[in-house]
Amino acid sequence: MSSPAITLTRHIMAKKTTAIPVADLALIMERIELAGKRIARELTVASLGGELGYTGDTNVQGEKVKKLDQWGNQVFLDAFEHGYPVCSLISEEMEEPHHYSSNCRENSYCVLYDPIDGSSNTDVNGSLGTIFAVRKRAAKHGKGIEDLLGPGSQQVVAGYIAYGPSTQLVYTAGAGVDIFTLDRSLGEFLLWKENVKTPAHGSTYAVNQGNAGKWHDGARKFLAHITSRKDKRTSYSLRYCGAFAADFHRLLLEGGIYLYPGEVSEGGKSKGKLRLMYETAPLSMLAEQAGGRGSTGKGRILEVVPSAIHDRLPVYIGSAEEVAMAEEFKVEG
Ligand code: AHM
Ligand code: MG
Repeated sequence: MSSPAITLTRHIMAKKTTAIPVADLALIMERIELAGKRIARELTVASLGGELGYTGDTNVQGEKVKKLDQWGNQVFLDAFEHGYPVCSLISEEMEEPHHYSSNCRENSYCVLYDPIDGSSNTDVNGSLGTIFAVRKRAAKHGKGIEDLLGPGSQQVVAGYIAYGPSTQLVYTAGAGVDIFTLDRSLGEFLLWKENVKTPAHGSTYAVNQGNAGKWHDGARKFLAHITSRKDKRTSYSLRYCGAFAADFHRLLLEGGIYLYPGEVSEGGKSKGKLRLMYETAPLSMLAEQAGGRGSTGKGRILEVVPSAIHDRLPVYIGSAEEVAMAEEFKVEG
């Protein structure tokens, strides 16, 4: 088996049109890469080290915290302690942003992340992920984070690491989507595919269909349509593993749609589960860079302005044709 052995850093340094200077990009990605390698290594033996199960705490989202969630968050905190030019971190596992004032300069950045995406899979050796995004801080930012509460179109980097039979790092810095596979014997992420494009349509959908009773009518009709089996375009197969990054990975490569519709409450208002700033906005940037789309069901996710760092919203993401079809069904009313 041969490999061209292009490392992530070497590939970054050869890039010409990135959203931030390549030197900054290389420094930030080197830290994310390190965090990913530590998490990948830990996941392979977590069951033997007593690292599965719950801590007994509940996080800011009201969800029970898994030991690996907490540990994964600490891995990022450690990685960026010496992580100039990153001066702030926003995490699914932290109620408030974390600041490293010694890293604050004229040009500094915030990394937003979900350290262990798909936490319900940790104890069953299922697929897991790490999702991340990078936003540039305003030149004269203070302790507040108002400058970070802009739409996802302000992200300068977005990506995820998928921990499956192999560990793959997928990212974009506004110049296409590239995929790297971790060669464990070398300890390096090596280039697998560059400038990946999502097919305009696919043949699979990913959703927790058990929630259908709580959705808007339009979402149920959309699902009934794509599984009505009248022809090829209405004969989709279900593929759902319960980890957003892992489900998205299939769509990125093969096309199709992932949806997590909002739950309609009594007043008719629909509430999503997935978080905007470190789950749906990063994957929407990747989807768009690959020619696909990320939508709330009513419009482009990258245009949604968060009101707070842990905001949640409905998501429809993947191939451009399926996402457009979902919108036509008025999936969110
Ligand atoms: P998590 O970050 O706490 O793991 O929650 C997000 C996850 C996504 O990865 C996944 O797509 C979804 O929640 C699964 O939800 P459900 O268990 O309702 O299907
Ligand atoms: Mg999580």
